[in-house]
Amino acid sequence: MLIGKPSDIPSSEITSKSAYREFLNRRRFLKAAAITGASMLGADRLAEVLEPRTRADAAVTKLKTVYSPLTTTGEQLTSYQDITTYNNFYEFGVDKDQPAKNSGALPTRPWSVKVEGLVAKPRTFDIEDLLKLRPLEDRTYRHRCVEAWSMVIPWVGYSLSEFIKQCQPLSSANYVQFLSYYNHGVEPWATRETDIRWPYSEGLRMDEAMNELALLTFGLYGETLPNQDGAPVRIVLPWKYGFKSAKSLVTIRFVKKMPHTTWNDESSFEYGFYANVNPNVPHPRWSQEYERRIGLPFYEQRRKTLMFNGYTDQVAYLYKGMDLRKNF
Ligand SMILES: Nc1nc2c(c(=O)[nH]1)N[C@H]1C(S)=C(S)[C@@H](COP(=O)(O)O)O[C@H]1N2
Ligand SMILES: [Mo]
Repeated sequence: MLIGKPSDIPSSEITSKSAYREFLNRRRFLKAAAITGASMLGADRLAEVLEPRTRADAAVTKLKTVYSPLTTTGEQLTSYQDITTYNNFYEFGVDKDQPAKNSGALPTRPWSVKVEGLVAKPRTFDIEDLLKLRPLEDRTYRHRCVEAWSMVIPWVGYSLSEFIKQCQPLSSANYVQFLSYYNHGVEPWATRETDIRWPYSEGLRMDEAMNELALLTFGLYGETLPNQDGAPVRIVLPWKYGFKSAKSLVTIRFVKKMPHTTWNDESSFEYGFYANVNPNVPHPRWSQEYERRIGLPFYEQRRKTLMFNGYTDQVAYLYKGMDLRKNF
């Protein structure tokens, strides 16, 4: 059986944030495949078996980096192998191993990031210029997915605030929106396996975006990002659930009102705009009290999830006076 089906999802672990939707989508796909016959049945997956694809991370190159004092210390780094083969990147498929297999055609050069909306002067940054804007820092952060798994990842980048200063946002800009690359030709899985409204959209309140932890990210383990991790540039927000950290950015838009965000659009009672890591607010379908650290021996994986993913000292001021249970 080449096509995954809902029963492939082990009930013992949560590996999908919208298992029900996946179920519906896959059933719809299976029906369509049955109607048109076996020749259509998972043609891309068949090709995958017959001819090995280009490794999606084949194009990575070394980056010149400096140490960052904002590095989280004392925890074992997740292996490069796990960070680059256990991914969420729904444009390239909903299963964890699909982004590594399917993202080889993401055209990461040439690449530019468009800055628009409420700024002194809209402009476009070439990726080569973005890479040179500030010294690239090695910054290791914990990464906590809303699906209750976690990693420790040595990212490479500089504070998003440094970039935002260059953009000269107007005082009327209350929020910043991040849009990911989307091209049906390159990412047919996006519409085949989900009913998400593409492109992937995320956002932050301006003061959150200016927090020093928010990282404009170009690499990991001292090298450029492999495609499956959001090449050539993404954001990383370690105090928030992973879905806030949009990958492969093409547009950064300064806006007055709270922008729409992909997972909030999909299921607003499960995924909020703020999405701060909070062990006290359960997801409607599972607890957020514990997480599973990927790559550790089975009996050492389970650990308590920390408020703001352990970054309370740096970010708690942003949410003073807010009801953290309501503003999930
Ligand atoms: N464009 C885009 N960005 C995305 C996603 C996605 O599906 N598409 N998934 C998010 C989720 S749910 C997580 S947990 C992280 C995963 O990042 P990683 O695969 O590099 O660990 O990316 C986030 N950014
Ligand atoms: Mo996630």
